[in-house]
Amino acid sequence: MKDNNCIFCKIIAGEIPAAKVYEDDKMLVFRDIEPKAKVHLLAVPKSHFKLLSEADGEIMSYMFGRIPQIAAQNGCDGGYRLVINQGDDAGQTVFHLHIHILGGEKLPIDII
Ligand code: DGP
Repeated sequence: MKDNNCIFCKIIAGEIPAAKVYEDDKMLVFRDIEPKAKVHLLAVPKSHFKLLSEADGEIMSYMFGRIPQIAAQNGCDGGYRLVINQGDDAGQTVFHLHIHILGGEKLPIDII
């Protein structure tokens, strides 16, 4: 379901542009607008979940199942880090669940 006030829902709907690297019927992966590493992608479910704690295991399993291939195809062949910020204490700023995919270089421990 779409949340009309959500920036990632607008990206999914094509209402605002993003550099998309992968899309299927359940998920979209696009480049982070403020990259914290040489490769910084965001994987989002097409359904709107504000938080990880609202998402079901099926969609998480689906996304994690596809991320290794997407990362490898986008310059993360040397390795990568996955980050989910859940809620205010973690610094979540966009309240549409997203998985950060960071790589393309040796990552410092405190990158995000
Ligand atoms: P978080 O702090 O985990 O909620 O990360 C949100 C990320 O979303 C942050 O790294 C910047 C990125 N971001 C915010 N707005 C946009 C946008 O309009 N387009 C793209 N591509 N990324 C965005």
